[in-house]
Amino acid sequence: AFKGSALPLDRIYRYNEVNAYMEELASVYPDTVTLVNAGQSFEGRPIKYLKISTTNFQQLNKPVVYIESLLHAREWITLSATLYAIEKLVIDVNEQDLLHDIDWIIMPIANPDGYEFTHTDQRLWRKNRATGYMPGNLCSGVDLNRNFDAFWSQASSNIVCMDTFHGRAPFSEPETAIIRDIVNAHSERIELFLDIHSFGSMILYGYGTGTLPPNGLNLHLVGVRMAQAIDAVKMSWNDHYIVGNVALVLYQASGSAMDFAKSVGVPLSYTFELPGYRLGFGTAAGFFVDPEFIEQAGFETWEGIKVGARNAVRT
Ligand code: ING
Ligand code: ZN
Repeated sequence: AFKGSALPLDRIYRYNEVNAYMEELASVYPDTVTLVNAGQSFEGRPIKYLKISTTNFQQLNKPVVYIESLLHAREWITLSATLYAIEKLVIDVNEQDLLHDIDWIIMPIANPDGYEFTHTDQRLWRKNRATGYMPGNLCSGVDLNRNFDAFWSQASSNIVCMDTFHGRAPFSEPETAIIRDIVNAHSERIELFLDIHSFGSMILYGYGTGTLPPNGLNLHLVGVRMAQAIDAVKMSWNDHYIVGNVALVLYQASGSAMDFAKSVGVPLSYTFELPGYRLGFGTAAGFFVDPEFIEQAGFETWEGIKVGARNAVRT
């Protein structure tokens, strides 16, 4: 079991293992780490997140950085990046400034039902596991990153069988409603919102419609700084990070967590697309994790997160 020393990042941990790890972290570091049960997924799994703070979230002028991963079930490498960040913050004495100056909310598994399904049934499942959308449940699951109340349904699918199905209404899914409630509860203080996905080596900002937010120039500037920090330590053969508006560099997409956070006033809201750690694009290969690069993914993404956090001061 975890005993206050590093969690080995040599494999991908399951939902129960991540919960046990977070529980142990909270008990070993009770002064800085609080484990919160935010509610239940569609299938009834508790969705948990860590509050990491040296002042118990009581110092109201401290910025909050929010990080989540595995909103999409198959994007396994994103979990490693988040667990690495948690370890660095809580355990590494070299990151004390970030621990003391900022309060952190970190949700490693935003879509636990889908995530477990990728381990037990279908490795490339993306959505949650909501049923009741079709007679006989011929198709099921909502794309949680199309289900938020931000341009909802404008650029997403109305068809249950599609991977980008947006659900019956904004926040129809318990998983997105949970994230909404956390963000709303801290919207005045969240300066940086990071939704970690894979793959493609990109740092994306809104809006998913292609319109730029009023602080678009600053979003781009901080995005480039984060990308440069990651590129400085990336695997030499990997692509460098592309930074830009999601609709311009990738595709139009409505109802994302990133756009929702932006719409409630978070100044810096990004989606990271971690690399596939494979040569070549365009296939599902990038979702399959080579254990050799798990630690590297954590290490290099943390360089970007640090730069983002240090730039997270509301102006
Ligand atoms: N990519 C994101 C997706 O949800 C994205 C891209 C980011 C869309 C931000 C909308 C907003 O499709 C992956 N890999 O999931
Ligand atoms: Zn994704």
